[in-house]
Amino acid sequence: MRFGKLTFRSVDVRAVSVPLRRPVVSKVGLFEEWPVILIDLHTEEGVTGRAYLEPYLKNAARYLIPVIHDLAAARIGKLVHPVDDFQAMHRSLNLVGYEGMSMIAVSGLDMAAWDALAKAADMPLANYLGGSLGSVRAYNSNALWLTDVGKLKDEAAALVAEGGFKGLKLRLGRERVADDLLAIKAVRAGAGEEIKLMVDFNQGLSFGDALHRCHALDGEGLYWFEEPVTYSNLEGYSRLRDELKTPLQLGENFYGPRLLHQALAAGAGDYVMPDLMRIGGVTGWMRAAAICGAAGIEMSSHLYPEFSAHLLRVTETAHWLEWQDWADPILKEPFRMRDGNLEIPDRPGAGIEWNEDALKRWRYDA
Ligand code: SMN
Ligand code: MG
Repeated sequence: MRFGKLTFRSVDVRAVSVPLRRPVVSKVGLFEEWPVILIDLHTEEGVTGRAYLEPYLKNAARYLIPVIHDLAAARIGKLVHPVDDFQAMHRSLNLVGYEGMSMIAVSGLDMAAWDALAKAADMPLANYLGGSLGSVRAYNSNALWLTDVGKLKDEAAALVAEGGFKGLKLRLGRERVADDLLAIKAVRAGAGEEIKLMVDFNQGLSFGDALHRCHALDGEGLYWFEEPVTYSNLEGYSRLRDELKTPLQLGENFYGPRLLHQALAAGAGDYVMPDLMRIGGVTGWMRAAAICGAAGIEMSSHLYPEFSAHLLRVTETAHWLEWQDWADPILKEPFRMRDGNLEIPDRPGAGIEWNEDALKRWRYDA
């Protein structure tokens, strides 16, 4: 399908809640199902851009969906130009604030708009952005929650086998440091000593506890320490970074490229891993990638493996893709992993279409 321009006609926004094969047990909550908000951006030319958002909380749909509709209403009848649209949507939020649900809604519309444009050009998104298709190095983040340490060895082995992974993410921050150490041991026993082991505290520690805990684990050869303390404590991150040998990772909670810039200026992390729904979609990611490239900071993704894979192909300091297959049940053709890499399929746009039968099963009214 080739069109020189697209005109915004309407959006459909639907909420589904997908059962998780392995429930999320983390410091940010216990989730047995995973809410996903689907956006279909329809154009007058007949091209539909698609994106999804994962707002963690089922009830978030109640306030997220109306924001998406409000922002979309201002675009109806206009040409789809995601960079201009991003600015216009962002500006329209300056009285209510740029962060939180506001930015999440902007991000979803932005991703759907880029998907539509790439489809109109009949190109995969990575190609449309000027990059090549290919594989993207990924770690498996599907499990290793704060669950029974006795089960972690087998789970780690199973996670490696899901796609020849060379990296896994383990969640830490158990009551006793000895149990975190046992968890690390168990994962290495199951996945092999060569495994790159990223660990995530999910903001669960106070600054003092983080000092103790991270020092105690600093000699374990871990690949990164992720979010030991609350994401907004940039000074705390910068102090921890000075103290520790293990690289410090944060960024899934940056709302927009400006906050990423502020975090880097504060020396808050060695690595960053923006989340597409918070960084501002494709437009926000490209801006964040330029900042990271100039600063020489390696950039990984958080959730959204499909869009993220395309974007990591055009990211100067691309690091690791976080692989999570939680949206797979609602996708017509889920992406595949091979030898620890995600292979981007040669399909127009981001390459996601809905499995409408599955949507019927898990749809809910917000
Ligand atoms: C995470 C993601 C989704 C749910 C819980 C925790 C985590 C990550 O922070 O980085 O994957
Ligand atoms: Mg995390």
